[in-house]
Amino acid sequence: MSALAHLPQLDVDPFDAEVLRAPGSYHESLRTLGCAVALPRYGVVASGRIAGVEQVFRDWRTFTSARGVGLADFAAEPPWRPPSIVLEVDPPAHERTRRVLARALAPAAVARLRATMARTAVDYVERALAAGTVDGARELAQAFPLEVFGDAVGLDDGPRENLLRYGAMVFNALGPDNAMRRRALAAADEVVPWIAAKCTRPALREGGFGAAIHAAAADGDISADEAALLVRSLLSAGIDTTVATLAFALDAFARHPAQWSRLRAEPALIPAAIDEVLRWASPVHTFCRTSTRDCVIGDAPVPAGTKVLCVIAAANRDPARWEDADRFDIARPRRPHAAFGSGIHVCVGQHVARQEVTVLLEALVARVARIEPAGAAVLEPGNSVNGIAALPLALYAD
Ligand code: OVV
Repeated sequence: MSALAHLPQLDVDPFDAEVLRAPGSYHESLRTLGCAVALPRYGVVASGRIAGVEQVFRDWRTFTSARGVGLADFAAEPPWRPPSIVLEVDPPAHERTRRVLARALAPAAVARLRATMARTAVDYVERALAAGTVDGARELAQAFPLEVFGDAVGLDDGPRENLLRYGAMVFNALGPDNAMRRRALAAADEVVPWIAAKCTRPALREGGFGAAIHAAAADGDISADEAALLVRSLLSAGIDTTVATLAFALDAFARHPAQWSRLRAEPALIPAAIDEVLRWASPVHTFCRTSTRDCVIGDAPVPAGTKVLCVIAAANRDPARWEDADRFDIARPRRPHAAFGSGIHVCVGQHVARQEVTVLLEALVARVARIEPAGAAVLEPGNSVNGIAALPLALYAD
């Protein structure tokens, strides 16, 4: 008998591309069956309730990150790359590295880039308007972060598409050995050395986030190797997530024109709109922890050594916290969502991400009366992050 036989069982593959494209019934089953549900396909537990996800993220002693935050248990199989020294680690080691990133990415440091990012955003919107129709996925959601985040880190002016390929590797590696994971990792031999080269001090411009991290090494807070690995964390986590969020924001407003009119009438709603996009679309849909001891999630007993899937996308539509949770509504009461996680590992780069989305929405609000679908959006399911591969849009100025 399985160690999880006492739990409600759900026989779905949450990493199946079709389930990821249309996750509604999977998510509803998770939330309805209990705070912790066994997924017999993988011998793991999943939580799809906001209370369960928050409990797991907030209790790092019981739910470790050091055995990996994907489906693979680092205690049982070696990770595909040297583990992240900030994400895949618990206190006290986590605190030292987190502090360096938190300083480099502090709100004040991010705010200094705001004017530059905003000017770039206006350029992108003017170009899109001049063209009339755009692929919002490639020309806006991908191109804008590659430029402004790449510049913010301090990368050189060479091609940056490898950042997208690396992000796809990192996030798809968090799932099972399926087609998405294999396809993404097939690029490793080409992309990993490229990324490693960009993380070194001489490759990074003065004044960027990368240089700030290496300055912590010069001060003796961390080693030079650790600094390079923390820059790797920026390049791992900072692109695909923001790219997906921008694409989902454009898609959401294209499909909800009344919400776009509302935002234009009331631009003060932009921060709330960003949180609603994050809640409703949950670009990062699943992250894992591993139980370090026998415990309970809600009232469901979970044995030691169990992989726990925190199904953020299900939790973010939990009717226990949000009324009519499937509805995209930028003016709904603001309540905490789990799109950036919570607890000690809560997204350290979220001020950068929020600023990128803010300046692009501000530029659009200022000039674009209507955003309309100009063809079918192509969703790109992933093992941890969902994205949009193509998003044909027609933009109309006032
Ligand atoms: C996928 C991901 C998220 C957050 C941080 C990192 C990776 C990292 O490499 O540190």
